[in-house]
Amino acid sequence: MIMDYLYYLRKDKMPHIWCDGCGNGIILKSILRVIDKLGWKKDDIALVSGIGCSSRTPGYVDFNTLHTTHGRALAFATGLKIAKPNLHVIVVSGDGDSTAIGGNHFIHACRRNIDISMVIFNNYIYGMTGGQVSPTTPTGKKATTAPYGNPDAPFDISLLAQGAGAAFVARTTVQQYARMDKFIEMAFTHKGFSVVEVLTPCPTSYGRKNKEGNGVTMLEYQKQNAVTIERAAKLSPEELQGKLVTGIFVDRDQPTYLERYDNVRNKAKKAIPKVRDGENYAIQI
Ligand SMILES: Cc1ncc(C[n+]2csc(CCOP(=O)(O)OP(=O)(O)O)c2C)c(N)n1
Ligand code: SF4
Repeated sequence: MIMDYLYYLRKDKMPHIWCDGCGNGIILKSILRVIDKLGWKKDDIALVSGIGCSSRTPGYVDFNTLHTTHGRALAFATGLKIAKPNLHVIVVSGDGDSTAIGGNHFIHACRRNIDISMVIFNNYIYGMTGGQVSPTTPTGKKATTAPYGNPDAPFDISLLAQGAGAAFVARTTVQQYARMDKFIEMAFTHKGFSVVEVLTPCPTSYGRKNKEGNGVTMLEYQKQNAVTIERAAKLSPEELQGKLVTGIFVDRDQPTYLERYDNVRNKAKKAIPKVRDGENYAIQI
């Protein structure tokens, strides 16, 4: 049966703001396909974002949604998950939102292993504000704030998440949509903090500046240059230049923040001395 995307969309919020050839809509459709396949009820889902083109996503869907401040989606999402542990909390974020202003929140969410899934739309640039460098802009690429080429080395988001302790980390391109669905489904059903980094074209703010063509040309580039982790391991550093390494970087089972927090609460409850009639004198926890 063909799924009904419109069932999940807020039709009154259309038309969306995304440019022709932008990959953001491809990711949104993947998220919806996975939710549909999992059979999750709309009311059981919370989609949280910061600010950016990618962060407009929650505005378009009929779930519980939070469009928060730039870089702070994970802080809001963490509070939400603690208050409502039964919600499926999903964060969507741009590379700037998640690794520049929100970089600290990102590292610590990985470290805490809170049970939230995050989909990072990595277009290597600040799309919404017109193309400033982001922490993932490759060295030498042009941006409005680097007209002669970016001098910085980029973050590798997936390796950063892996090193910081996330339970599940995978990377794909929008061009590999079946893999994208698979990784997003694995992330959404994984216990703990899960991250899917999706490489996505921004023809307007990145492609134009770097003469990479329109959305179709940028997708073609992804098709030609995506390599799996396994294949990448056999390539020399020279052969890896410009390649987009995709695959599952981490898939591990480890205690989540809420599990560890419950342990501490139980210990604290036992440790508090009892006063009159078995009542705790301390504040209820
Ligand atoms: C505190 C704060 N600083 C800066 C901004 C301006 N701002 C809005 S979106 C954005 C960057 C968006 O880039 P990214 O997160 O990569 O998302 P994209 O638009 O590329 O999807 C910035 C700097 C803001 N809204 N709030
Ligand atoms: S500026 Fe880039 S990221 Fe933003 S909607 Fe346009 S193509 Fe997409």
